[in-house]
Amino acid sequence: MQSASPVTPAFQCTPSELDQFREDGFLVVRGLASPSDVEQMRTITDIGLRDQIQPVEYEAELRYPGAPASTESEGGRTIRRLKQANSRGFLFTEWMMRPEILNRLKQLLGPRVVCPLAHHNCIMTKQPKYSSETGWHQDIRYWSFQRPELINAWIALGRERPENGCLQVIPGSHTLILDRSRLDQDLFFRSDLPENQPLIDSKIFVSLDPGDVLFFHCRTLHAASRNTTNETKYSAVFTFRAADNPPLAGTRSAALPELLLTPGV
Ligand SMILES: O=C(O)CCC(=O)C(=O)O
Repeated sequence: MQSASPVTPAFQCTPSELDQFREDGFLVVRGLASPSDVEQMRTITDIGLRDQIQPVEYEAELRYPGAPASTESEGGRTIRRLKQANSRGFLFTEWMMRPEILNRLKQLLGPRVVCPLAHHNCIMTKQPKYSSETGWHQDIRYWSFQRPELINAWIALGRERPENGCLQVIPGSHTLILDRSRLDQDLFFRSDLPENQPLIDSKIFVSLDPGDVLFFHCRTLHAASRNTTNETKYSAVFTFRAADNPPLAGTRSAALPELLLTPGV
């Protein structure tokens, strides 16, 4: 008996997917990384974790709820993310240049697409022990671009469910102007504020299977809990911008080179 071949993803978003992204600030496209892509990305990840290839970020550095108190305490060397994913294997660049990815990015951002390497550009490694809770936030909070209009692609390298800390998003939050008083000192959207509760209650858990991709706007409020399962959750994450939306000179966003995905356009 012939085995079912994987479904080839369409080469672009449908009009209704584009409407959905504009309205909700996020969109899930299933199977945008093939099983072979996922396997290779996971191999790159395994090697990075096994050999502790720098640069990495430890859970203890951020001190989010659940994280070890310091890198010297028990679990202190738990890696939260392998940074600079793009330098860890050519596959990531190759993947984002594929028509099914680049066409979608062009539809969402315009004809000239750039991948800044200063933000995301990482593999999240949410480990069963010592993983932390990430509070509600917009990624743009510490980024500096001419316009707050970047788009992230979150590639699931395994199953992502509420119990292993899948992302939660608030539909439509990318269009909100949030008063500063609704955020804490680190610019997290305060979950202790009654005024913020209705919005938080409208959250959606984004369940993903390996190869699924979540596109989300850099202003979409999102959060994630700890991983309460026995298996590490791996996700590769990149951000993209339109060529006419450069980083502001002298900021952290301008500190690293970028990939021009549509040279000559
Ligand atoms: O997986 C998580 O804990 C959330 C990660 C996240 O939201 C981020 O890095 O911006």
